[in-house]
Amino acid sequence: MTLNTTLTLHRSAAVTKATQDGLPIVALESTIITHGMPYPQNLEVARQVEADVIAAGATPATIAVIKGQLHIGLEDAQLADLAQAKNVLKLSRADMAACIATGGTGATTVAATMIAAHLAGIAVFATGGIGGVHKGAEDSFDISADLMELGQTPVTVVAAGAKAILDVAKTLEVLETQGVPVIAYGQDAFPAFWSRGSKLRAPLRMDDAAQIAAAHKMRAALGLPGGQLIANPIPADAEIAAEVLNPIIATAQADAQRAGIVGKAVTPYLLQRIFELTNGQSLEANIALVRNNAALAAKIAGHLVA
Ligand code: PSU
Ligand code: MN
Repeated sequence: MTLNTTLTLHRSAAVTKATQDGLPIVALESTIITHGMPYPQNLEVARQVEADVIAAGATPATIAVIKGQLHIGLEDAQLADLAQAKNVLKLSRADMAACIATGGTGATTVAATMIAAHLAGIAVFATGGIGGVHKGAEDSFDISADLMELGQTPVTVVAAGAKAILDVAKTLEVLETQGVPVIAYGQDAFPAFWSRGSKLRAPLRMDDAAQIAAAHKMRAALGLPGGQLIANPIPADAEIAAEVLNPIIATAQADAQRAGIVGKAVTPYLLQRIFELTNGQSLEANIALVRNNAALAAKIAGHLVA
């Protein structure tokens, strides 16, 4: 078995060109492809989101580890392979080095994508929802490494808030403790992933991508290590009412408990169960919000290089 002890960043042709020319780049995660959505929709969405980034004026860099190589931007054949691959690891901060060193294949979560993006000089990243504090975390201690990553790696992450599979109030508390600016885009409320509004107010609000880019630069000027979380509400025509989803989420959670699901398997299990219980409807909303986040991230990236 070959072991990797040096790190090489493998940039796609498009990312190499954009990097050389100083053009805006948006990082995209791969766990949403391998563990967040079923095939073949996952591949369609991955391609669509890349096209959305391009349409909004930036170059997409989907990040993944393939056979021990850290890829910053995937060629289409690599994307297609990853979307259908079985037994792909789910990589967070804790697992990434071991996977690369031993020649494994893994998809990057928000935390791992932030680490890779920062290594590659990419400051903006678009996804669907971040990991957070799980309901019942006072017993399980299940708090996503995404939150601590936002506290230490200087990447601006655009998401549609946090899913109601999480304890959203506790998630906001941990982000505050970690010193992460949580900025709602264009509204006061912290968006609730499938719905635009929620009872929780976001700590900060900005109405313009240029403000978000300026705040990102000011954090660097202040010597602050972490990133920013931009909470971008789902488009109005795609939202699903919380009343519709809450009982489904409760069922998914009860099923997870009964099945004894723990650790990193929890989030993928809940996402898959909610997909089944809504007959795929949750996926339509998920697709709309990821595309919306990709477009906003591209605008922010444009202001960052300007
Ligand atoms: N939340 C979603 N969709 C996702 C994820 C979270 O709504 O696809 C994925 C992301 O990759 C995120 C990861 O970084 O799950 C969090 O996993 P955990 O809760 O195990 O940290
Ligand atoms: Mn967890």
